Amino acid sequence: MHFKTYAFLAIFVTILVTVVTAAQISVAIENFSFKSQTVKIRINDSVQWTNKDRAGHTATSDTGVWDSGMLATGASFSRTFTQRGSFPYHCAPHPGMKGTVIVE
Ligand SMILES: [Cu+2]
Repeated sequence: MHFKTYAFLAIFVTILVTVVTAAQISVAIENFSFKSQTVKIRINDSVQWTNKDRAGHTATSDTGVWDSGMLATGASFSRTFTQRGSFPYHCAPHPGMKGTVIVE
């Protein structure tokens, strides 16, 4: 096969593998805490927070990387993590609620 064909195939397979293996991790907001409090994910995975409390909550990055805004009961917020690192977050109205997303 021609080199260009190989290059195209390599890119295609890389994209396919990324799409197929990217996972979505669910974090419940329940009883004024994030469950699980710490999640370990891979690059390109997403985390979806769902508020299961009657009170409103947020998932707000400690360092300003993201902010879900206020989530009412049953509301969800999803974010895809494209960089490695440890991302601590909290709930804006309840600063005692803390969590961490670790991207490996
Ligand atoms: Cu809260």
